[in-house]
Amino acid sequence: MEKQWWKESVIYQIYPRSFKDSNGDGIGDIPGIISKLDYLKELGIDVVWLSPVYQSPNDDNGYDISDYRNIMDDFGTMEDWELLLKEMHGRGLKLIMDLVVNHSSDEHQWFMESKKSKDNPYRDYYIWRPGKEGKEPNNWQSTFSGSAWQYDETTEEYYLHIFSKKQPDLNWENPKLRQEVYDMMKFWLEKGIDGFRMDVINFISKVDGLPDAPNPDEKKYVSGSRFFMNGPRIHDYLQEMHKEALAEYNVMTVGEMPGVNVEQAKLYTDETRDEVNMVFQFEHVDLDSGPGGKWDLKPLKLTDLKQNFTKWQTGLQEIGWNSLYLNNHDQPRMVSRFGNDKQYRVESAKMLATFLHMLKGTPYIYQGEEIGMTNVRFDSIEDYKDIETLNMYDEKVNQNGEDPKKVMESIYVKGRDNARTPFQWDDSEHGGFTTGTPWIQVNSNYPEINASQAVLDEGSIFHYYRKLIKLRKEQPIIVHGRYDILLPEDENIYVYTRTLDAQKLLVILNFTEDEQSFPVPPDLHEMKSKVLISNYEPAQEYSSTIQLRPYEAIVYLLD
Ligand code: TEU
Ligand code: CA
Repeated sequence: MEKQWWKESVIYQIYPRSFKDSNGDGIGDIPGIISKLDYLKELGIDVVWLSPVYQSPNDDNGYDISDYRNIMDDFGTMEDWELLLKEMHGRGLKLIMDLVVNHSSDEHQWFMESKKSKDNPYRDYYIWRPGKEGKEPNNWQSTFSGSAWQYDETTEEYYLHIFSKKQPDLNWENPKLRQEVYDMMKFWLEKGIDGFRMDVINFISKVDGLPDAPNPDEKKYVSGSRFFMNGPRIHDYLQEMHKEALAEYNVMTVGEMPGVNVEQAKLYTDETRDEVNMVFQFEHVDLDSGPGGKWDLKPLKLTDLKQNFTKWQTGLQEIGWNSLYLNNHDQPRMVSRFGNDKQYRVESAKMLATFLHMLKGTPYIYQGEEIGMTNVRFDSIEDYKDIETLNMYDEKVNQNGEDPKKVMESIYVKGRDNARTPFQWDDSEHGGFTTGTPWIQVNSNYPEINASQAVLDEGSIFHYYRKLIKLRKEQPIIVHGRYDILLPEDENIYVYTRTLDAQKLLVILNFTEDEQSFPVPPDLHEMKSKVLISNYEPAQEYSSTIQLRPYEAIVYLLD
């Protein structure tokens, strides 16, 4: 079989708006990214996933695309983008682009035509329905609050938008629309890109008739997700997309799929089915969500996390492949969420990195993770920019009269802007991100937490990531070894092995700020051992009982 480079790779996600500003307008841009490629090369990653850089009115920071074949003015020009690709390939880095085709912007040419009249040739590029008894066609709620339907006066019908009203859903039932998407994909593939990350791609097939969702509590709007997540024709569409657009190219694909379970993921990533190479699943980032609606909080139990990862690791052991992530541009910062961003920031960030990079699958690093960037607490809702955060605040506080303090608390823990504050390059004003005024404030901890400090400090999180990434290149067991969990019931430590032929990796992780101990099973203790990596120096000797310091992580290679 052809070598699957995406299994051996480490992928780095860039959120361009917040990465590096080159011209002082306060917005990160493509020349800014080019100026930091040597930094990425030093880190050692193989692939960059670039969040959307296409023309967009930025209702949802580029996830609302008005022209799929041009670059957003804020970010630069097509020439800048071509240079980015060339500079990346010149350094041996691959580039995967975001593909956002569940919806477009309402300012896309297709939508402008579509809304003109019921018989416009573009009408069926989107999902239009007449109202029902003077109300919306069904009771579905938008992910970003309110109804998922918007009334349009010109033709007196509603269009569907699962996200904001400036993100109308594309109608995948229409073969002409599908062909347009495949042509657009080939436009980028012909330029030489190395793959796509596909935004909410398991939402594209909706159940016929778009029925009302069950609504026992008689709420105004409820989630309609059961009628569009992993919908009836999703596998047909993905297979068709592969055949029509992807098959000729040596590229990788990762489908972002909220609500996907292991059995479905197996179908999506089974190599013989030609759909996608891996999916982003959401189960492990829902374990700390309470029952009370958006960003309701619940403490995370380590046993839940272990059980969940073990289910995915074993579920996709033989068929399919896992993506591995703990944060991205929609999720809080990993060290604030799963670690301890105060007293043990460095130790816990390294521990979590060890955890993820030693699992089976392709690891994703979100910009700033490699220097241990943390969540942010802005005093006022006015300082927040994310549409999901702002709409949620408006709905809960202004419409439902909830306590603003409580809502702010949930934003501090779960809000998407935690991940979107500018990258902290150095300790100069605005963290060296811009010479102007940043579009969103920089986290005030930039004097201590920044890349130039991290690069100089051999003991930094940054250098620990370099080592983890390098190990992946040296040890096939990290890519291919079988996963097995030890001590599944333990609430404090996470221990697992990876096995390839006669070799084993023993990964021991203390998820607490207390000391813990791990009694090594006799059959493992008998084996010859070598420390591969550890976040404390000097590393623990291999012994029959291993004493673990706060957030200690240690990986032994046994044979
Ligand atoms: O995210 C899809 C998604 O599921 C999000 O709604 C996410 O779960 C939520 O925001 C968490 O609070 C993708 C993109 O990654 C996101 O940035 C976009 O806003 C969204 O699709 C619409 O394109
Ligand atoms: Ca700029």
